[in-house]
Amino acid sequence: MAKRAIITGILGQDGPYLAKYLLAKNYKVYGMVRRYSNPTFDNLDYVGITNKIEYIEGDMGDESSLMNVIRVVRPDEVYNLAAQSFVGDSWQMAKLTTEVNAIGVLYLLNAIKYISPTAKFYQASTSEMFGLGNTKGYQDENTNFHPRSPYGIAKVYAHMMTINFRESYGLYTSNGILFNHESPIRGIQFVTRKITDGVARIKLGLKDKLHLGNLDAKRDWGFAGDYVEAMYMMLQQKKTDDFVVGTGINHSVKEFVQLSFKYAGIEDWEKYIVIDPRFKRPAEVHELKAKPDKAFKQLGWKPKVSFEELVKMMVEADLKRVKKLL
Ligand code: NAP
Ligand code: G4F
Repeated sequence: MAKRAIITGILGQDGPYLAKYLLAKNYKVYGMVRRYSNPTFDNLDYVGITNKIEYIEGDMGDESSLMNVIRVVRPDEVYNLAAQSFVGDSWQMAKLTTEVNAIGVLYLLNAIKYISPTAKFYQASTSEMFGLGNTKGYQDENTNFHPRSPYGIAKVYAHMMTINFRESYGLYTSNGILFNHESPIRGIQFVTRKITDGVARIKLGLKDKLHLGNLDAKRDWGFAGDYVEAMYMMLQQKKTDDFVVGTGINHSVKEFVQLSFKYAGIEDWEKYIVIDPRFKRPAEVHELKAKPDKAFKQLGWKPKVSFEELVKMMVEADLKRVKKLL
């Protein structure tokens, strides 16, 4: 019989890539969606699997809806990708971010414990939990957490609760501590998509300036399509564990900007950039760089798409998308 997987956050960036990967492995994939007045399935359309998913309603803020999802699906694997995932908004929406990203995970773990205790659970942990914990110039599974945002703090709670359900109740739970990963279906607020969409609009004459915040911040950027493979691999291990997933190489926001303009064929990039304090954060995470040796060795995972290939892929996709608006 086909294995049954639930993906929360199916309509976001990672959900569609993971669902496509699991469908190719003959899983029956259930996508949890929250109530919408006007739902959009654009990201699933982009990867071409909108009609292959069984949708079920649930909200991370509502415990009984999560109980119902687990009761109806009786999953073999649960991938918890749902979150208020934009760090920049988490100061303004600290309570909501905590309810969805922290308490929602507790609700989901309880639902699994009481209804489907043999289900394996993947939690979308994040390099944002490290924050200032960067004493060696990189972060691995042993690096201390020093989160700098309400988002990061809520994710630390969920991370530790995921470990606690493993240690207290023997559930199969795994945290993937993923560094930034991007794609042509990345949310438009995140800096990479904001840049590639902005560059495409400048190139095609729909915009003349791109407003950004801190250009010196450094991130370890990879391709989302590669990273979902690591999520799956984590749940296939004999012994449940937590893994850092990244490329091991970082770049500044400025480098991302320069390369994007270059791939769009624009040389004098500086004249289009406005440094805008609205996009600076009350407390910044200056530099993230993974040391993903454990994932490379134990999971046999490796990223396939390079930084340059990723930027090119995103610029080309946005040029194509924006051209359709003309
Ligand atoms: P994303 O594009 O923002 O997707 C998050 C999804 O969560 C959206 O589909 C959203 O639904 C859903 N969601 C939000 N609040 C919800 C609620 N109350 N109930 C149910 N669903 C809710 O994020 P992503 O980039 O795919 O990331 C997936 C996960 O990995 C997130 O947990 C994120 O925090 C974590 N993560 C991401 C990265 C990265 O670089 N992308 C790195 C580390 C960790 P709507 O579509 O209805 O808004
Ligand atoms: O693209 P960002 O908004 O991503 P951030 O904050 O690193 O968070 C993402 O990655 C985390 C993993 O490390 C995930 F957990 C999280 O869910 C999310 O996916 O910002 C990246 C950097 C920051 O340092 C920010 O200050 O870019 C800087 N930046 C500079 N100008 C900007 C802008 N960020 C945004 N969003 N918009 C700007 O105009």
